[in-house]
Amino acid sequence: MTTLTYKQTDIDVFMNQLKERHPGENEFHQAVHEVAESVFPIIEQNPAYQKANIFERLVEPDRIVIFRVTWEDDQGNVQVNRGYRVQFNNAIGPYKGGLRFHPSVSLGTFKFLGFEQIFKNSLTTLPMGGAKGGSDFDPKGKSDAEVMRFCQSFMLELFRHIGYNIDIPAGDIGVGAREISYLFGMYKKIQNNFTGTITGKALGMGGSLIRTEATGYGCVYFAQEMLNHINDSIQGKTCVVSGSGNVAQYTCEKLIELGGKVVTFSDSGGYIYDQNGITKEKLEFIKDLKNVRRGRIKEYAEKYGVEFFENERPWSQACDLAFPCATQNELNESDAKNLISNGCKVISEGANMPCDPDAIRLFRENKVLFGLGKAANAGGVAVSGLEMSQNRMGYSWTREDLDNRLKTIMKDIHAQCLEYGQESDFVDYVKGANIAGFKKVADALVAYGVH
Ligand code: NDP
Ligand code: 2IT
Repeated sequence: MTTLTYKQTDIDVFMNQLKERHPGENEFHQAVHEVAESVFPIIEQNPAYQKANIFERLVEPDRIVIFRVTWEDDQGNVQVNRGYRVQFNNAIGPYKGGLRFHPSVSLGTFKFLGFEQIFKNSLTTLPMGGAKGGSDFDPKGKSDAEVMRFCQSFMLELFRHIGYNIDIPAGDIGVGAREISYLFGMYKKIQNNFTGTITGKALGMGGSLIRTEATGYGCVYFAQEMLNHINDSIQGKTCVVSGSGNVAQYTCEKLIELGGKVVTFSDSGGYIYDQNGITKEKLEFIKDLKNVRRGRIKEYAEKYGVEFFENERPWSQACDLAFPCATQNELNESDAKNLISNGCKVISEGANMPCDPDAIRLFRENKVLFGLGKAANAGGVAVSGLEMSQNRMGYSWTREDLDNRLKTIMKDIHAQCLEYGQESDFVDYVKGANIAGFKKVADALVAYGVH
């Protein structure tokens, strides 16, 4: 690779090289570009980082495992899917990150998610490296027995690559309590050893209180921190939420508790708009609809007589605060324009990279407080880290204790963003989070020497 001087202008040279080495992986390019823009000026000032070729090393995963997953469907047909685990970087702790089961995924998806996870995990203040994995398996429309057979087959290969102090997977899109139980059950059986090698486990099998709620609650705690910093609060604010899975549900739950009014929920079929606000009772209906009956959000509109916008996203609705909690690149430049012109003041990303680069540029130009995913949604993996600690101790903390620890971690992440992102009249959370997350990992890599 060409030796860089780490001037801002070198980002284009660097990105061209990256695109040649990782062709077609647009989401990965997007994630790297955002971090590069934040950290190149830091590297430019730090000869030790330059000598160690830190950024070139960071964008190359430590290890990638790709494997076949064969399973039998309910009709007796043999099905083949592909499994992935990208072990990106373990400079500051064992590899840690979720598993995603969704038909749209490719290696580039897991490289983007694994790369983001390095900096997110670093921000949590806990010792965890970055990884991500999953499969193009689609749990939608499958029976429990099919999901079980798939998960067992997936683990029959993945088990050789993970471990208590090596790599600790968890959930993500399409991987919730049901899938984690099947995966952990098979891992435990193969190893004949009850260790906390997966997090997000059910309480009765070594799981942690607050883990289910942690990503959504944390995302709201982060928004609360951003608002506190400008002497404002969530009370009375109208909130637009996308998604209707784990993160969206607990984002909504915490918003209601703190006096916010949530008016939208969505899934891949469209969104519902409830101008009276989603109440606790209505949220219970959504939890049952999505987690137990595995239905579509459209049913909410039918049940409560509100409008359903087919194949649309909720960003044209007026709000004070927006919480994208579905998937990557679900909010683009024109959505950002709508949000800004309707008076939206704060974005807190529950999902990973939901806002595209043009949307982020507009938010920053217009001084909208923009809490990027690696800071705002770090509460989930943070409580996974606390689950690992409890498993190691063989002891469980109380709900109140864990919720307080989560709040403290989100406050700490916010403080790190301020340390590196405070401008004269504005906090640049993108810059702050990327630099803070990067420095800890880069310093460890420099100290290890070259290998
Ligand atoms: P779930 O599987 O529980 O829910 C996903 C939600 O997003 C569903 O409503 C789903 O709709 C929607 N969705 C998924 N893919 C698409 C798509 N391509 N287009 C439109 N809608 C889509 O996942 P989570 O709630 O766990 O994850 C949501 C986001 O949060 C992801 O970006 C994930 O990486 C991130 N995240 C999750 C954490 C966790 O602890 N679970 C931690 C940190 C981040 P449908 O049912 O129609 O597919
Ligand atoms: O994106 C994420 O941070 C997660 N899906 C959670 C990962 C974890 O290990 O809990």
